[in-house]
Amino acid sequence: MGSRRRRTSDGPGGQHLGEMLPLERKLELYYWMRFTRTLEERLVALYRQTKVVGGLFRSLGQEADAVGSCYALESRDVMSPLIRNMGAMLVKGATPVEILKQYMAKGDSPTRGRELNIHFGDVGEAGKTRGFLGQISPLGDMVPVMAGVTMSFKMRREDRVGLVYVGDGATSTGAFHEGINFAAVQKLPLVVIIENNGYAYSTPTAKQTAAKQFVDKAIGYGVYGEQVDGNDVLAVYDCTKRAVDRARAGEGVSLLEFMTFRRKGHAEHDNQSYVPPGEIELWAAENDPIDRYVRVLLDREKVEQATLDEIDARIVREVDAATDEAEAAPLPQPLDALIGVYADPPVEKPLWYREGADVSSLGKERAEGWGTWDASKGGPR
Ligand SMILES: Cc1ncc(C[n+]2csc(CCOP(=O)(O)OP(=O)(O)O)c2C)c(N)n1
Ligand SMILES: [Mg+2]
Repeated sequence: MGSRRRRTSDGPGGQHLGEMLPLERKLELYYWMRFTRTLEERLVALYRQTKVVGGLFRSLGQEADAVGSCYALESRDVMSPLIRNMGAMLVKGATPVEILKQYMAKGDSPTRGRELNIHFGDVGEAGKTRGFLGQISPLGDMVPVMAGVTMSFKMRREDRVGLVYVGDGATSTGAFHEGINFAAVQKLPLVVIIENNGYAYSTPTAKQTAAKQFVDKAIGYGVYGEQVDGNDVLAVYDCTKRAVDRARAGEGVSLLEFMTFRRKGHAEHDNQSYVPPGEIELWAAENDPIDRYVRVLLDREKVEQATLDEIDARIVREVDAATDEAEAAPLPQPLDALIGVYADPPVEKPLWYREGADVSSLGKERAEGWGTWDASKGGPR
């Protein structure tokens, strides 16, 4: 039977796993949130200089969600991000150079300019890969994919956990339902995070579901559920770590709802005219996850302001260096688009109905000197 809790200040047994982190790790959480924001601000500058190809998606005001939750994973675990989870990818080992090159569609970016923004991954054997999936755009589809990934962990008896992020909008898809239901029935080691940021494009949450809150869906799926203040990074870590530990202990799926707010439009082009006046400003003034965490570090943890200033300066240096490297990188060669698409040399003869078209088009598709098959000679391979 599924259960659901609203987060209180303490976890079960009175231990708040976030507050129990040593100071060094608490500062690391600050580093990753600030890094996310600084790198995104750099991307905005590059976007306005027309150096970014395609859209730019911000996670302004949601940095605690991505960072605090991914920080609860081990390196061998696998995470499936969405466009607003750049912070989670950084925590999992994605580098700022990779991200900048990817956004600028550079020839030596992870997808060699064939995909944009943070649509790239590094997944495979534990210890040899960083463990984040290359995301795809269809909403909710990564839930069944991660059900499959975590099923493979279970069948191979690997001590690995999966974590998948979806937005409030993605919960309305069939894929979300099928994926989480299957994972629940199979008791897979999967954590499903719903980032409730109030909107899906211009659709407010009230038009997305008739349920009072998304975490209520945990009961229907028979899984553990928790709702948490998504702008409190220590609470996010606490709640996710508990779900990750449950998954690792064989207790199955958890559904977590992070309460937050999308302070930018769907992407940079969106002016958010559909948001009631004053709402964005209120969240910025009173509920910014980084400002809130700075107060915790200074007031409760007695961190010196100079320590935070040093971290901020280090981040700027790192983002500057990454920007220089990414800007200097070349754009892809047009024919690079074919690399990894066709076997080279072709392993099979073309299908009989493709043969004529195939041979005549090869000269155009493959430039002289590209690949090992000489199109100019033609004939059977
Ligand atoms: C199945 C599907 N329907 C529609 C879209 C177009 N689309 C892309 S992002 C988006 C809104 C996503 O909202 P949400 O899931 O709340 O995530 P958020 O952007 O708020 O992080 C939509 C409708 C899509 N990618 N896939
Ligand atoms: Mg949303």
